[in-house]
Amino acid sequence: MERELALEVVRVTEAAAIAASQWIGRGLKNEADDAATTAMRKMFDSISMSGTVVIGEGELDEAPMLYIGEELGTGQGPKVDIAVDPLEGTNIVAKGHNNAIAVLAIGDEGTLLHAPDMYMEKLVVGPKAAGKVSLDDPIEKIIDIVAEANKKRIADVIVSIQERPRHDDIVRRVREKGARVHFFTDGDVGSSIAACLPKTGIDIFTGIGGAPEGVISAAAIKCLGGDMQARLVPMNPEEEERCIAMGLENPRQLLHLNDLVRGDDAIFAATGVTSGDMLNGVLFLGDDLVETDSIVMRCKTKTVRRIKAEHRMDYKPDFYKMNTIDS
Ligand code: VTB
Repeated sequence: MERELALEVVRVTEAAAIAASQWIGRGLKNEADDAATTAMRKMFDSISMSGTVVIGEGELDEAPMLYIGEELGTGQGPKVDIAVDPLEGTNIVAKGHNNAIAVLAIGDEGTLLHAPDMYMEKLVVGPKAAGKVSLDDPIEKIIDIVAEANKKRIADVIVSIQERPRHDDIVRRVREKGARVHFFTDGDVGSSIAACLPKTGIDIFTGIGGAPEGVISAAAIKCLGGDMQARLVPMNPEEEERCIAMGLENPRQLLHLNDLVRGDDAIFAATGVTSGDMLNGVLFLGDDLVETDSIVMRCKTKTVRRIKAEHRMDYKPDFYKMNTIDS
């Protein structure tokens, strides 16, 4: 994959973030998602690549744009798998909360797990604890190992968990062990990556979230030298079948980072919509000026770029702007 792609794709997440940001706090999650999806889809057209969506907005009959199997790019250039979440955290944007991002991952053809839209159990730790823990270990043991690796007292270990009743038991165990819980409401891509970034204070990410989101985060976690293990959680025979159809003999097999994103030719890009652990949100500065905060990483070289951009909205095409509500 050409390295130029890494910089090209930031335009795509920037466009999606700017489009979505105009829906922050309006209580309309579908409109926010549509705006991000349209902007992301349009920006992809200008990129020299021959991409296929492997994780997208749904199957062909469910999504008009960025559906699984859709071909993107000019058709010239590298053949790549594309995983997108134009607006990771639609509820967050509707409510004006923190942690929403526009995000994508790109890998050489055949390298990203084609995870169906179902639940996945996940464990993420940062570079110092990479290779030392397993999703099959009890959480108490994981906390001990990570505390030692990160040179922290157990009392200072922070475990990030999505606030859902399905996590009540693990939350209780983390607290009984003496460690701390950091709850987030939505958006486990950003929250899981935070466990691999210095200075977020988060040592461990765990819990059950979306499988497509898991694959997208895995690309970033790989670039950052962190570790991730996962297990699909099929809830009915139909979901079991989908796992098997995707090539997993045992739908509940333990998936390592390399099963989620094979090899090291992957790129991850995200732009903040609302502020979170990893990125600031889109800022409207007045005078038609908008600032975005993005991160882009390449697995091959482990380069992590942070890109702040100032955009003049009067120079942007219509798909960046919200036309339906009068300003
Ligand atoms: C998960 C998580 C996402 O939605 O899919 C979650 O991976 C859905 O969880 O990041 P519930 O079914 O409990 O609502 C997100 O938080 C946002 O899309």
